[in-house]
Amino acid sequence: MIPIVAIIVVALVAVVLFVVLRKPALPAVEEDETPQLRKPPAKPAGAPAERPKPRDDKREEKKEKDEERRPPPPARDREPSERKLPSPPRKAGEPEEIEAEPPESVEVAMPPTPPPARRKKDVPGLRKGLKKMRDEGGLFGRLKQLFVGKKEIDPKLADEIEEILITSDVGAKTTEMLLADIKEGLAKKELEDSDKVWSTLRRRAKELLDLPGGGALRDQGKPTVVLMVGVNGTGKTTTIGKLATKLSEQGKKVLLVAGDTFRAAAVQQLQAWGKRTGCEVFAGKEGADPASVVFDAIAHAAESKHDVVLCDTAGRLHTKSNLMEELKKVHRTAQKALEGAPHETLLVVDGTTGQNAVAQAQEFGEALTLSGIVLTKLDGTAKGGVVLAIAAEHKIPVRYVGVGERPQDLRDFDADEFVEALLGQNDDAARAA
Ligand SMILES: Nc1nc2c(ncn2[C@@H]2O[C@H](COP(=O)(O)OP(=O)(O)OP(=O)(O)O)[C@@H](O)[C@H]2O)c(=O)[nH]1
Ligand SMILES: [Mg+2]
Repeated sequence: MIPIVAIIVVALVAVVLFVVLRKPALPAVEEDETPQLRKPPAKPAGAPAERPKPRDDKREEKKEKDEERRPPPPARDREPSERKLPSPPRKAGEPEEIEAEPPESVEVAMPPTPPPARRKKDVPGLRKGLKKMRDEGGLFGRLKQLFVGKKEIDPKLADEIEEILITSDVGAKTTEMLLADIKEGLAKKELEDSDKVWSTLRRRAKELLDLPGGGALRDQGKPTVVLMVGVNGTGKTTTIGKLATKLSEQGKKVLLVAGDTFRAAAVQQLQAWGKRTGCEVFAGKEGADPASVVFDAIAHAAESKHDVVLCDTAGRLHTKSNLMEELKKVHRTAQKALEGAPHETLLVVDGTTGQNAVAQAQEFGEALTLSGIVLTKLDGTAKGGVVLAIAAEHKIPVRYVGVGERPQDLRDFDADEFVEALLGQNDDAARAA
């Protein structure tokens, strides 16, 4: 009996031992670990889902990180205006700019700024303003009579042209410049017909008038400050009014500054233009220092984001102080108010005053740096040769011409258009040009 019980006990112990010893090798443990090895590492809560990247993407990612660590290109390379231009040749050692460029799609969204639209010429319109010069007794009318009905060229032709030019305020020096080619051509018998003489005269006139920096005002920062100077009665205040009309029509915010503080009427005249054009007028107290008025006006314009500041000045002072000294002070003060100001100093001269206007260009040009001339009242003169004289002798570009008192009677100066209007044969030819 006892051996049977012992055998059973031993057998049970053997079974228990077998079960206990086999437990660590159970596949359940392996099954539990193996899938975990294939799973991605646990993400923090809320992290965005990420697609596993192919090997090339990972290389790209590393490249991007390297680029992020790279120092930014120098400031000048980051100027938006320069970014639109074709890249200059890269110097040795400079970072490759293409990596700092915005993606292609951004470039497409920022097309380069188109060049400013060219003004349409209006020769017949200007011709109306220059009517007195084109009439029989005017500069053009008299020149034309030299050629009408004459097939052969008169040997005295050059002398006759010379006389007309000199008596039309062109001046001796400028007349000489205009006629040198004609005299030479006639002497060499190269100008065998009147058409050739006429076209030589027009070509030379265009060459003398076509100076760099001529024509309408250009945007030179915000605000662009313009100082209008000239002797009394030439048309400074009226020109400011006309210019304000023109600039407002172009959508510019214009401030008119009453820098002529010596006459109450001068301020009122500017205020009337302010009303007419819808432009704000900045005026100091009567008798205030014009320089301080201009200083405050520029500060106000900068603050209130005006595009253009047109400063009127006196043409004659009631006090004993010197006009030129006063204007120099206004000029210096404008510079103190805003770097680069005044961006333009325009001398306004009356076209009917002939050689006096040339003398004014000389005098003002010695005192101030003039950036251009406005020639007014060309509608009221049969001569008008002073346009040529100022451009040729003083090399000051003409910016505008005044051909009447109405707001629209200020024309941007264009040498081609002007010569065509003054010396062109007829309106049909002008329209076809
Ligand atoms: N016909 C004509 N008259 C003009 C032209 N420009 C100005 N005037 C007139 O010339 C006169 C004098 O013009 P203003 O603008 O007052 O001259 P100003 O230079 O400001 O004169 P001061 O303030 O006294 O220095 C006015 O009667 C204007 O209407 C023009 O182009 N043609
Ligand atoms: Mg005035």
